[in-house]
Amino acid sequence: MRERTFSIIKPDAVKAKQAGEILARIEKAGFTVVAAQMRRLTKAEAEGFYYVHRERPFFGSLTSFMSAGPCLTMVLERDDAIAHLRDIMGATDPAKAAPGTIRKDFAASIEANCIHGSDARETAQFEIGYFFPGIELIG
Ligand code: FUP
Repeated sequence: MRERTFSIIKPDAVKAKQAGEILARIEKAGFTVVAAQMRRLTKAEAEGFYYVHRERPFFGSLTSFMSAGPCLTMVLERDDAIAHLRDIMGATDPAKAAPGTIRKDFAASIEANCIHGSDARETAQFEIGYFFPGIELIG
């Protein structure tokens, strides 16, 4: 089923000038970029985005990392987009990610793990609306 997901090429990958290579992998995997914007998140925006993790010990560090530099926020579309993006991203910890996945090839650590992808339909809906209100007008 045709579906949309939300993705961020994170500040570590943008800083390392790997955003283009990562986006090329995404496009080669059959995704269409429905919307994209480079932006630097405020700490408060990062905290709102990762709200579900607010009680976790890594929350402060994660939200500082996510607001430390520009990132590329995107809405992506494909059949089975949510699960498929998670497949090509690889495991959260790059040390545990499968060969050939984006995190295996580009990420440095479990925090600086180069890419985000929504993990479920409800999450995708929340995340798309969080960064791209009015997206229903596009495409
Ligand atoms: P994922 O869905 O793969 O991005 O992973 P999670 O939703 O579990 O975690 C969200 C983000 O929190 C990860 F991308 C990186 C960060 N994180 C840490 O920094 N330390 C951890 O131990 C777990 C996650």
